[in-house]
Amino acid sequence: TNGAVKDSARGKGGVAESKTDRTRWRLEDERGCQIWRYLESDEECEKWPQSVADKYFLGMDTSLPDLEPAKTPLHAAANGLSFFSQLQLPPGNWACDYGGPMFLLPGLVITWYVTETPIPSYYATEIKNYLFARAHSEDGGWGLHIEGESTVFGTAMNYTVLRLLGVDAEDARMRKARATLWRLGGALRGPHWAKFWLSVLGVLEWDVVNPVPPELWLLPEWVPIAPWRWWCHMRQVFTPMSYVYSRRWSYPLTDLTRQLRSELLTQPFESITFSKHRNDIAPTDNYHPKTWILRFIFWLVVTIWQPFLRTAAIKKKAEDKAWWLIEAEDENSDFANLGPVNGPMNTLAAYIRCGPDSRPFREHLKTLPEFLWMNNEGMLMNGTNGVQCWDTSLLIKACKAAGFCEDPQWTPMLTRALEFLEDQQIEAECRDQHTTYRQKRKGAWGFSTKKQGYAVSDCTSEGLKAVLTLQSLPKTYPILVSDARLQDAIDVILTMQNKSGGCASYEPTRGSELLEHLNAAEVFGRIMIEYDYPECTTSVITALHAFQKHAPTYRAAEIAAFKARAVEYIHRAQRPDGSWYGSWGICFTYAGFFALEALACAGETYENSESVRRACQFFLDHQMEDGGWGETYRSCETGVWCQHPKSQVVQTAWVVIALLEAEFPDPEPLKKALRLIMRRQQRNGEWLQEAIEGVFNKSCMISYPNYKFIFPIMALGMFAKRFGDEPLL
Ligand code: LAN
Repeated sequence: TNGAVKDSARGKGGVAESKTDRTRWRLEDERGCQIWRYLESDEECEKWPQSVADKYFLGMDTSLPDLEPAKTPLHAAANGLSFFSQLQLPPGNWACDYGGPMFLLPGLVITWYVTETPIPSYYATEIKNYLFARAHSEDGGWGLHIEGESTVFGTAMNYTVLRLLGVDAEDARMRKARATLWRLGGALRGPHWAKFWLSVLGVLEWDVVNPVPPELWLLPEWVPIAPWRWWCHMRQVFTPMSYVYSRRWSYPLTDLTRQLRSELLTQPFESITFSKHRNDIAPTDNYHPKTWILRFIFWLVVTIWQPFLRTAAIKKKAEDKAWWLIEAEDENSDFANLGPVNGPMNTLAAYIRCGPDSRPFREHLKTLPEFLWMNNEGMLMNGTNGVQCWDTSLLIKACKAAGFCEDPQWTPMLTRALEFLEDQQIEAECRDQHTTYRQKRKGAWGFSTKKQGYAVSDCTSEGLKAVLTLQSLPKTYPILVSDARLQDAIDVILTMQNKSGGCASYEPTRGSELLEHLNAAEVFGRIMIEYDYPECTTSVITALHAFQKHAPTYRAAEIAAFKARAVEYIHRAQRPDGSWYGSWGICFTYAGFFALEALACAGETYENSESVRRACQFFLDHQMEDGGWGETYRSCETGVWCQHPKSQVVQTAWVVIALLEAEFPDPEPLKKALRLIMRRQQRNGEWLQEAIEGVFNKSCMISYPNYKFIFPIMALGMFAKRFGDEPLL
């Protein structure tokens, strides 16, 4: 039945290979579309040698030279950039291991399995290596993200992946993982998304899945819960999920899936009444318990709507609408799709709807590998198809702060970065923009690539600022992005403000916060709608500010009004203790460094603003003995500062930047912090990976490994500009 998978996942003798040859991996980057290639012939390897970046990502020796040890902050920043510049990819962007979430690979591997897609053995081998490397040593399980404690979601799903890739159930590591899964109650106690994927696989029955009715797409637009109002990630996951759910499509039982039934469940499959377990969930997985109202709606849908009221005609109409939206999403992103959850789901929907030889399904298969990443441990799935525009823009920002844009040493690197951003600005609106409920995007930058094609408020803002920074030095950099295109970016940004004055991520908020009562995913918080974010709002404020200087007359009144209201929002979002809660980085150190930049932009500093003083005090109160700052990801989950036992280079840099933006008068705490950053720098200029940096939806962490370069460079550079480049060590 699944011979293709099994055979290709195993080595020649039928024994699972333990490792691929690290020297054969290459990261291909074509205009930002990144795919890890495994070169099987020696000739190919000779023709396409491994780059320093390849080696670094793979955890191999880069042989980069030791640099002259830095005594001053600027020298340390330059050493850092000297290392980081080696990681720039040919089109001009930076990339990284954008892992962290542990629930992404299962969607992909299950999709491959049920569509009988051959999995190249080098993928299979390295996915297994990664998952085993990431299993918790104490209990053998996996959590929602790499730092999180074992959950049913993480353990049941990653266990399943390993089995699908050919690992034996009696492997000692599998037995250990299974024991943990059983202790947590088995797959029946998994969250909604686990039950969905396991039903697709044919291991559970569809009755165990809380309803995902595509009929919601037939609701009139004025209805307060209509899906077009949801956060784009939720509606783009909901759409293919509802399509597959409505079709109740399952892979026919195989020997392997029959075995999985007994491995993942704590009681005999035949004895289970699946409909009784729809709301079963282990406490470890229940970050956001379902509300009684949601459970009541589910009950209505299952006991009244589906059996008695939902006619075949309604079902068909709803499925057609969902499919139409899936097709539009595919075309608008050239099959890249919004993210790593809807990517595999749209693939599966295309397979079900159009068949294995159809163009949509084939195109998906070609694009999915853009989500995969190789690191020293093996192969993982990134949170997006990359960090291209975002990290590249931020690096330019760091160079500006350190005064490196004028330094001829860095102009070739920065010119290529500018060329990349020019190439990646989104050129055209979506097909059926309004009927597919898409935000205006012409002129925007996304987080990853133009192909993915989703405008993000802060990515557009950072992209715009980065371009303005370099193009304002016309003797040094070419003018690649015309004024008309800069104005397009502003036109997008000006659509992003909420009534509150704040900005959200991809779109202004379209629905009420009450919609969170319908959050069915259990494992995440704040997913249903867009919210105001101090981080995004700050990027927008500073971009508008920079643009005002560049073109004082374009939409001047609107820009001024927008900015003023956005700054008011930043004030309102500050907590009494002086902090801001961060939604995309961990946590108070992240949001605080943004917010103080926004206030600085509005002319508010330590000297003239009570709010800035309060923020500075908050940071000073949390400075550690060694001069650094450190908070754990629990800050994001709980909403209160959770002290990390070890100070973190990235968070320390964020606070230094924050205090410098605030024009905090006393250099002493900053010097102490910078000494720590400098002492942690390696002889070749690099900084080593510490704790995870990013977060989404309050509960899931995500890695931003380039932050350990970008933000120390920015902090060191800003300090030197303000207080002079005196030796600190
Ligand atoms: C991202 C990554 C970047 C991030 C910033 C630009 C940093 C932020 O300021 C705005 C929001 C944004 C674009 C963002 C949104 C949510 C993403 C796409 C992610 C955190 C990366 C992965 C995550 C996505 C939702 C993961 C899939 C999980 C689901 C629950 C669908």
